[in-house]
Amino acid sequence: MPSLFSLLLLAVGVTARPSLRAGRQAGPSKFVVRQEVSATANRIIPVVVGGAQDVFVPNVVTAAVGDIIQFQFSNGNHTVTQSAAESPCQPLQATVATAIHSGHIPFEDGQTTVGTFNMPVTSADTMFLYCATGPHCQEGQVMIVNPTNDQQILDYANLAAASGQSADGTTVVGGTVASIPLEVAAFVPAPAEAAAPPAAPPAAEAPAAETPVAEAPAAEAPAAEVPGTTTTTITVPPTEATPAPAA
Ligand SMILES: *[C@@H]1O[C@H](CO)[C@@H](O)[C@H](O)[C@H]1NC(C)=O
Ligand SMILES: [Cu+2]
Repeated sequence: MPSLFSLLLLAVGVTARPSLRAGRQAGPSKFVVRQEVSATANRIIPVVVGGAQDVFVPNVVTAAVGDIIQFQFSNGNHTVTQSAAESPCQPLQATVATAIHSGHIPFEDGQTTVGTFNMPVTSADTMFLYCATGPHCQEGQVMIVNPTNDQQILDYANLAAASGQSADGTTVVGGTVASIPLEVAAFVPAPAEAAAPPAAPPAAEAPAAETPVAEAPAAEAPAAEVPGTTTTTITVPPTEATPAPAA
């Protein structure tokens, strides 16, 4: 929760401070202040999808028309899919062709890029979004853009939790699928071992027996990185990992 709100505060603070200063220093500079406000209207608003937990962070976003919400897909295999307010976990695009769907965008251990879905905000209307993967929606992977009150996200999440199976979107609509370097992403990947989702591990790929994973971190001993503790202090592997023994 703190990180959610600090993200929001950061975004607000960055735009608000210049206006306040301008207002205090130059008395009759209303025009300048307004200019600054409108100049900051087109923001890129990052939202992290998945990771150590199957959630959206933040899960409430206030965006203006012209902003772009950049969904950054962390660990797992998630979607951003629009639903109607009263039908969580069901794709609105089944009845409204323009409704949002990102498709499934995975992030696996060792990736150096992050898949994104860049969604231009074209309306100030409230939007209800969920992840269509497995039970993620029922488990709380839902979010709202431009809620009309604070209760709305709670109501939506509770409806989602009580809903049946999710349905997937069918067509990528309402944004652009792209990628960014991991270095500039708004998240730090979950630690490799803890990241494995209990539900769907890609069992075929992991050559668990021969991987010399244990030695490398032990030698350098980055004391700050303790997998299994609460915070996300884990960093990316400094050099490219082992050349994947194909056995
Ligand atoms: C992600 O999920 C979709 C839908 O279930 C599936 O088709 C796709 O293969 C998955 N991708 C990965 C890398 O697991
Ligand atoms: Cu998900």
